[in-house]
Amino acid sequence: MYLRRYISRRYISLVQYAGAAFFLYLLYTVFIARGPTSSQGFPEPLGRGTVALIDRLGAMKEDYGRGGEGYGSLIFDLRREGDKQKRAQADAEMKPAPKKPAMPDNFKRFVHVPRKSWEPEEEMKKDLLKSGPGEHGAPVKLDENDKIVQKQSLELYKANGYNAYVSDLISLNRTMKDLRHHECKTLRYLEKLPTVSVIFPFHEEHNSTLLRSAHSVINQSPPELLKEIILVDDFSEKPFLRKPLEDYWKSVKLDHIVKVVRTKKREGLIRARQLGAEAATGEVLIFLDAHSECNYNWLPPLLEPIANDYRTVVCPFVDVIDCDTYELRAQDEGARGSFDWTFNYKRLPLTKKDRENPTRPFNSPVMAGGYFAISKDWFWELGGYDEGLDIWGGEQYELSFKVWQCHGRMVDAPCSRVAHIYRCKYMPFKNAGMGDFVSRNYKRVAEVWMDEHAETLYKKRPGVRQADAGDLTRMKAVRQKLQCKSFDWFMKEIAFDQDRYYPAVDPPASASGELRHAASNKCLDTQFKSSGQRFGLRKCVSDDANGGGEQNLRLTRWHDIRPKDRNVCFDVSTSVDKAPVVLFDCHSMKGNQLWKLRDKDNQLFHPVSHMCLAAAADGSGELYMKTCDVGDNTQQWHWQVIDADLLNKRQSEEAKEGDL
Ligand SMILES: [Mn+2]
Repeated sequence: MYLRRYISRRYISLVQYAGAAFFLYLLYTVFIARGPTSSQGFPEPLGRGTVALIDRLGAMKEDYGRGGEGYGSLIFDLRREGDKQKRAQADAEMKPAPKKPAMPDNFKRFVHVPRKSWEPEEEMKKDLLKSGPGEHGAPVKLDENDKIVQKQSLELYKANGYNAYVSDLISLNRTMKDLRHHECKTLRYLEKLPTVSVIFPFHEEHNSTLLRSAHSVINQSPPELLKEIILVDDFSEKPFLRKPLEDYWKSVKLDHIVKVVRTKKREGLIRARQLGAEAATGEVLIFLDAHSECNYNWLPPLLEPIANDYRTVVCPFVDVIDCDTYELRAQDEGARGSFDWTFNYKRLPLTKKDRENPTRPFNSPVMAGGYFAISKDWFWELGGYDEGLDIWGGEQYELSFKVWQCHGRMVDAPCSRVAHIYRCKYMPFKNAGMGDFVSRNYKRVAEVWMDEHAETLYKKRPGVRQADAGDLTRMKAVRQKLQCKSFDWFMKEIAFDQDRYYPAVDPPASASGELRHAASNKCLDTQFKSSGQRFGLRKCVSDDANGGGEQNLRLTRWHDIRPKDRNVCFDVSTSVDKAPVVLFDCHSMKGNQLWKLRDKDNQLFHPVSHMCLAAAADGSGELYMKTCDVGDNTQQWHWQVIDADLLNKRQSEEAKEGDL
């Protein structure tokens, strides 16, 4: 009985499937097969042409009304199926790419174009006159004594990971604080630039924050460059994000610019972006998070390097919108992106040349994540994202490696600035119960792009070696077709200094083992604490074999101090007396984490604060900083092991380091 029912239902859906497939075929012949030929003499980008298909299917679904959720998911699967077929066809036709592929026809119009200033001077003048909460990027502070406000804001905080209550108080068109280097304003860019589709994937985003993200793009972009904004809803349930979202854009008469695309099940960030890319019609795709605000004149510096070479990927500088107050502030002066061998995203210092040209785009080995511009042609030549990547994790490596290895380039553009809310305090979204998808993603990236270097990653992250990567045929074919370079080339030419900061094999320590406090005869113990926490002293493990703790420390090649096998470093961020010492993620770039062992005086000197490491005479409490005094035994320390030659060599070379 059950079996028969099952079969008959399956049979019905097969009939539906066949009917829909035939209909799709008709659509294909009418809308795509004789569609515009955009890139003559150029291999047809993978997966393109599905755009019209989605539009038609979307319209079709609307015709069927709201009742057909099941039907909707069938349609969605078919779209994927069509995608796959198209890809299989493209893969079969793969021929080796020419060594230097021709420029796409639409990019030829940017050759020998004169330059002009794109500064929006009038708008900036008008903006100066505006006032209100959060205007000009000012912080909004809530009344701490108002219990009702505090309660409501806490609820919204927990639901979003940022203070959405504050977001609701700020204008959707708020003015920005210009955070650019002052010379950016004097720069001139090509007077013709490619058109843009801005893609915002989102899942349960807070409404005013989402709307402000899109409004800021509209406000800060020259209308002739902005083709559209695509909001990709990754299966949100908040009521506002359903039909009211589309109604809103109609009501403000911006629905010709802002489009909403929806997934039929939770797809995760990566496939949501891909879906947005498939729907895009602009010449350049720009991906942003849906909690962003663009700053003045952000587009020309982002687009010009692409107009000059369509295989260049450009990342804006990402500033910070405070998660508490929505204050706008700069993150830093820029750095190159990279990774360590457990695949944490890391940063490398700018080269000397980059520092001398603070407005000029500079090469970056790895993008930070969700913020970049790429020509649509190049994105699809690269096969888009690897769709085998689940939810999030590894996609920034995948795209970065293949851009570089397949003869492209990636730069950060200091004059293009977009601010981002880093979620804090509360992490609202749980993992989707998909097991260790991050390891699977990493393995896919490693197997396709990293050659023998994959082994280094597997050694440091055994879980990745054990993961089942699945079918890699499509991405391997892309690498083959574009005749991409080796990962070894990438490491030597692009991430050339990575090994110095994040080496595959840790270099020996200058000093190691227990660090004994002279005054109390106790040992420094980091007690497996995490980033941001303070720590103190305990009885030395070597004096009490039964005692526990984390007392095996290392003074490393980067002149920082970390517990053995962990990447948290002693960090001091103020120079007041009794300044706290905390553990903080190691950055290997000195600054707050630079220590000098004055081995004659047994002091640990911190050059940035110009103070010495100390603890209470009886060893109680937490570590702190103190004005250096060679006679004071509360700031004297004895390492269990010191490699004196190595220490002296490194400390005498220290000043010269970092000047690449
Ligand atoms: Mn984000």
